[in-house]
Amino acid sequence: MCGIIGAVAQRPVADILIEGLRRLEYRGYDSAGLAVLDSTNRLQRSRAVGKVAMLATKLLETPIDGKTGIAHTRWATHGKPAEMNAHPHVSGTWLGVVHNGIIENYLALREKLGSYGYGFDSETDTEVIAHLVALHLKREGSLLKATLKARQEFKGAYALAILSPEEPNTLVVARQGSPLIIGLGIGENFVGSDIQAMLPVTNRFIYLENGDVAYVGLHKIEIYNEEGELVERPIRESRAKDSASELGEYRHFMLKEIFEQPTAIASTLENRLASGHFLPSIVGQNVMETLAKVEEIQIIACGTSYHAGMVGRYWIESMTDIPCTVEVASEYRYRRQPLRKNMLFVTISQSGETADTLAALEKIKEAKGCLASLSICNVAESSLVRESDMNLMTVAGPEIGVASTKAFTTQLLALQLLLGTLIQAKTGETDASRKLAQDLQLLPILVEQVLELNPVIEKLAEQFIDKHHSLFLGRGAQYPIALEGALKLKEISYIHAEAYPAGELKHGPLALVDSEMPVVAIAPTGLLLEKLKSNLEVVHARGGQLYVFASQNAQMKPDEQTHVIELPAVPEMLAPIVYTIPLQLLAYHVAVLKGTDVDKPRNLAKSVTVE
Ligand code: HGA
Repeated sequence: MCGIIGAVAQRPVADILIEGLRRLEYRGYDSAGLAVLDSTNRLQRSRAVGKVAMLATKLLETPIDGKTGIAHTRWATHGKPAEMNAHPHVSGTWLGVVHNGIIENYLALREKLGSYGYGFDSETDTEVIAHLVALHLKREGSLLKATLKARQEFKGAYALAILSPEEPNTLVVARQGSPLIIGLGIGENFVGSDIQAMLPVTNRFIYLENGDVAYVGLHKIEIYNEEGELVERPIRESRAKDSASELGEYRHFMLKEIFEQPTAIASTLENRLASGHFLPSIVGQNVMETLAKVEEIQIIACGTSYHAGMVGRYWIESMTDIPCTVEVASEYRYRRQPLRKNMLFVTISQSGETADTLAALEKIKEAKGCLASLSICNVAESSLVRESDMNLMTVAGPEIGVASTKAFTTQLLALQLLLGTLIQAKTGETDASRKLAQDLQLLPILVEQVLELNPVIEKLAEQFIDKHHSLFLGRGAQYPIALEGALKLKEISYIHAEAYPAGELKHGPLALVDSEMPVVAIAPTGLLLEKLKSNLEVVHARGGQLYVFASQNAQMKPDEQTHVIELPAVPEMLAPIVYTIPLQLLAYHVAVLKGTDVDKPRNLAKSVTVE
């Protein structure tokens, strides 16, 4: 997803920048680069294809350093991973820029700048920013003013950090859609895509807002909002710990990762939406042309990812006329299927190394049985990503707990991004796609609110520890969420948990219901709420103990058999993501109370690379 780090200091900054890049590497690692103003105030740049370590090695061989610098780790969207496309991009000796995001109107800008005599050395959208700001710098005489002018011409999503020999000891940064944070030092300041990158040098931060442009000097910071007015943004002191692979204040990685979901979701949303529409190019080249031809979708996955795929099917078929089927990879790979026309083959895997999923992809490619393949994956350099025609990356960060949590909710989000892009490719923007794009922006906050239920759920978990069996119920898109809730409980607490679509109860599982069998139900508002309530009445009448996660608007009445845990009202399309959170917490607390090895449950492994 690209990571940015920058520094203005009174000491050499190359090492600070390289360490920052290492910490940002989860965001992208097809190439990396750095630019500094050296002791003679000349712009020096070094770039390398591959991981940050390649850049670090190159700098050891040919050192450059200075007291003002910017650096970048790239995940290509425009132009192949190659040194010429690696950031920083420059406009002659005038300035250097690093960019996270997509400039949608870059072709028009390229043409315009070409007519002014600017040449292009890369295939990226980013290079137009360098030339456009340089053009304005020549006219305006100040980097800040030039950036304020130039940004009126960009369309799309961006976080930018710019430096120029014209203005030593200065960075100018801008944010629209992609994150950018200023780190405050004493007589030095920093900028970065996340705070982890800057934690070695500071713990005081200013979070820029969309539309902000900021001047960052040694002793001065000025922030201008979308309207160009000088504004104050609060300074926040962070108590965050230094590394993704450290537990910090958490007892288990699973709990840490559950609580990381607002951030993981916000990061996965980054650069994917702009003013109510879905940005397609993040998926790959020519994506709109391909998606416009799709007549069917086949989703293939395993375990938790399979549940995400099942929700995806409900969503896709509810908003498009495209038939969608979902199947577990271990079955699909050995089954004969008639080849279908114009089929999009979607694979979902956290690690991108899941053997069955890879084999299913290989099989369909060999048979030339699909229009295109698309992976939803959390690891950018994985086999699945390399083998697929298009990729929609989740930005959950490393997931260490074996029971998947943040990878699942970001997979669901990725499926919504795919759906929105598909609608745009098929019919152009619609009211429904615009609403979807707007609602998605609410997601990090909603998840944050639901996490506040943690103490309530911890208490509730006590009622499960002496149980041997449990039943999870949902309807519609909440049925796969019930499956996922049951999977979480069984994999880490070892309590047998089954999930059913609630309407299916009467066809068998009702026979199991008694006071010893907790029945967990998911009850957001929506078309099927009244149907679900009737299903729960049937359980109640047979002495079942009900644990209902319900919308505050669902009017569920608690009684001695019915425990109601209220969640905030959420748009229907977001409910599966939001209702996943309490089920994760329930499984976690039951497992902790039972004393199991939460992060490494027996018999299981994180990345299933064997058949
Ligand atoms: N469009 C730029 C930056 C890519 C990015 O932000 N990826 O997440 C490029 O392709 O270099």
